[in-house]
Amino acid sequence: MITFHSEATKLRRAKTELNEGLLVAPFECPERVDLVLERVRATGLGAVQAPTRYGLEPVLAVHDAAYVEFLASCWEEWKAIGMAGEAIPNIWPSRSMPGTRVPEHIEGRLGYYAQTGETSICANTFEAADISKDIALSALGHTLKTGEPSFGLCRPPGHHASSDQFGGYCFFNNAAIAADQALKHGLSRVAVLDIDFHHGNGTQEIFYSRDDVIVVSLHGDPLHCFPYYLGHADETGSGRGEGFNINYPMPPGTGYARWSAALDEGLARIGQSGAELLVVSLGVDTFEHDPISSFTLKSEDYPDIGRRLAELGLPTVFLLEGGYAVEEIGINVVNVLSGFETA
Ligand code: OKP
Ligand code: ZN
Repeated sequence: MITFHSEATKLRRAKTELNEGLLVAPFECPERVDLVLERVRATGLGAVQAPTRYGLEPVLAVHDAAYVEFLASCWEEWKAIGMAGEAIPNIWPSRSMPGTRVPEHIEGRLGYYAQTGETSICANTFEAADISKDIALSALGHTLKTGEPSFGLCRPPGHHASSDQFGGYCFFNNAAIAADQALKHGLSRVAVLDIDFHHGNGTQEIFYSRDDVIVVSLHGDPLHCFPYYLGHADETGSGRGEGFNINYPMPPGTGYARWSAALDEGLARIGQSGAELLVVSLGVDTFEHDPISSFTLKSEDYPDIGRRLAELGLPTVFLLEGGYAVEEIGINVVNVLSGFETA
């Protein structure tokens, strides 16, 4: 399987993440990319290729233009007024104070465009997000052209990014951008399967009222797990999108037996949907030793995931999302990909 990769994803090197009341070194770090790439090479998975540049048009097809402008200028604006550290939001529009206008001060704009407070914006955040989506689109382009599967070694991840908000380490929604472009290339229905531990709230929001993208997500129950406010089983889509959003929330401690039963159900729904392409939001933070998640999948389970996905028989694009047990991230990611290939 071909891998799309760029060293430029590592241009984002945030120093801080707000975690447990402290500013710590971010879990979503550049080393993740090195470890996955190392394993791709060590296992001989296939060629590694640099992405093509696609510009911002595919981004603007799913994200709000003012949001994209905010991401492009946030760090410069933040520095220009002499802020001491990285850009971390500390106030948001909320139930008692819904935002009706976009503030002008960068502190107010930062909160307006933020879902969460753990994700700092620093130098080259925009540039890394931009190349990450190019990696996703290059993987899509390869699969559309050849019918062969492809792997986009995306970083930063994308599935929490909604049409006009960043959060959960995500800025541009790589999977949503790829799925949307696949439709613009003539497909009539695409499936996004999100197997990251965390609910893909951004992907859900972007496609919630659409029937041309079916979104299936397996994740930690939002009653107990990040992102907390979206991802319940009764969120099934709206309007013509009714029935095209399918959530499988599962409790902390869920292991492979229960998880893979949900996967089979989700795959059956995708099979029945008439989708012509599968985009996989591939997070491996379902791993038993992941530092910020609470499922108990083992490294040996990941090839079986790949095998089950291959049984769908669809052209498939894998895009990296989360996975933070950095020692094992490469093994677990490539286990899924090689399981898919040997099926
Ligand atoms: C991004 B992706 C750690 C809390 C972390 C943010 C999680 C973002 C996950 N104490 N909260 O879905 O892997
Ligand atoms: Zn995750």
